[in-house]
Amino acid sequence: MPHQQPSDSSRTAAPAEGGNALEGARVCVAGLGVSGPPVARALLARGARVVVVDGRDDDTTRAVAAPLTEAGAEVVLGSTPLPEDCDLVVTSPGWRPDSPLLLRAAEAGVEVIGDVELAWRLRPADQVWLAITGTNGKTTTVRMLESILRADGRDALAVGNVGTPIVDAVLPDEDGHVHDVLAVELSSFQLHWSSSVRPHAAVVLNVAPDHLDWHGGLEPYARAKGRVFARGTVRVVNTADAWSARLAEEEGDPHTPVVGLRLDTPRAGELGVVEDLLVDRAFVDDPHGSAEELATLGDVRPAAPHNVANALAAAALARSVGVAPASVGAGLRAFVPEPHRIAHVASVAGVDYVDDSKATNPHAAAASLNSYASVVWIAGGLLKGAEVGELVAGAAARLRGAVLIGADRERVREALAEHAPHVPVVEVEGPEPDAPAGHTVMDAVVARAADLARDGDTVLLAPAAASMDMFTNYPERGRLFAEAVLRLR
Ligand code: UMA
Repeated sequence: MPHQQPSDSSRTAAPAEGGNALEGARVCVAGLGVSGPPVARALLARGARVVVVDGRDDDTTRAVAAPLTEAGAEVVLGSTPLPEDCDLVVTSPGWRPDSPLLLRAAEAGVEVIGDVELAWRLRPADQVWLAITGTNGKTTTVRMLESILRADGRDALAVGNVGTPIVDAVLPDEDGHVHDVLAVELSSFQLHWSSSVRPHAAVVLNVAPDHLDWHGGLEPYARAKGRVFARGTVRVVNTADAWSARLAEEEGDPHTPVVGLRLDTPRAGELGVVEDLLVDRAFVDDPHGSAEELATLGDVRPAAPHNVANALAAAALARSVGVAPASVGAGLRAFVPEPHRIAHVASVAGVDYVDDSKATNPHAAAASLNSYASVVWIAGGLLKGAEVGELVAGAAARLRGAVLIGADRERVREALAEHAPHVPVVEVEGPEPDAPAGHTVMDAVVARAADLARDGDTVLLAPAAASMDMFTNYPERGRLFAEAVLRLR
């Protein structure tokens, strides 16, 4: 397969379709978290009449709303009615489709889109989007891709669910500059609210149960992810993941190439691994007769199997826009892994302590547990409707013990009793009653884990669950764990 480049004939400085229709339109912006304010600003700049609504009415939300009011937006805090006479709703990703405002919009026939769809309509027509979705590995892959593109001298930025609102990346900054290429992380929520987004190339890394309560089941969750394979989008698939290949086949454009990723020798049309090399047999002139070396396994940190798959995905997307083979290795070497992803915190008394607080669902926790031979597992929190039986059964032989926390810990305890009855289990509800000042619940958790661990074991925080029942977010959960480990030391 030859390089898949965006055609030069599409390069133009004009904005893409849809931007002009906003002039004078009355648009409701649902949510004033991370994505709402840039959406409101962009709409105001296009001459829309903007109403922002948020169910919260606290100091933080009022502070976020104040400059928008000054810029001409109407602001409704503390309740979320559908404003009268709306032409369009732009919702923040976390709003469930069955939230009253969105249900009312649907009843009234008002179009609902997300921030990503709005960004697509406002982008410069020659801006290239490379999109990444999947249950796990999205943020790492999008950051790897950004690093590879930059190593190749491209003007690239990682945006979307990774935390940088995408609307900000499609409009000119203060100096009138807009990035040429976006490495876009898309959540299932964002894809659910996108209807016309068409990335140049896209990958579904994997699909496993997560956010089932939001989507109402695995099938609609997976199908939302499949929307990333739009008309004209080069389809990059993880051959080890059944959903990835299926979505490319069933949701994608049959006229675009499918590029497979595998952890062993690639076939023609695929990227894969040969001995210690990452190899491309897709974006080369003669996929049947030749291959390009892209990087070594040593360039991928950590070189755990799931992370090599992430690196191959980033490489495929970069190669789809003609990035040079050597830039892949250079970009991976320059990439700095994010915190709280299988991060080694310390070794104490012959035991390794590892923070994978980012493992917020069973699939991510399984990848983590598979990386260690003998584990004291710290698990629990909000399971978001996911089952843990399969995870526990798969890990049973590696478990030295388990320390359970959080709202849904009973479900983890039941799974352990059924599938790993030999494993000692301790539950921690809160900090020790006589804990010294500054100690948190994680000091109690780490102390119990240390009691269970033996020389050579790994104490692994990979909760398989979201954190918000006990912590502000997963970074805080990981930070408190690391602090407790360092106090133990
Ligand atoms: N709100 C209401 N009513 C509702 C729901 C929310 O009023 O029914 C208000 C909240 O009070 C809050 C705002 O809406 O002020 C929050 O909106 P939001 O939850 O959609 O989140 P944002 O702050 O806009 O952040 C979103 C993504 N969050 C979610 O999808 C839940 C961020 O992903 C993303 O980085 C950001 O947009 C920029 O694109 C975070 C995330 O957890 C990291 N993503 C999930 C994941 O990765 O698993 C999908």
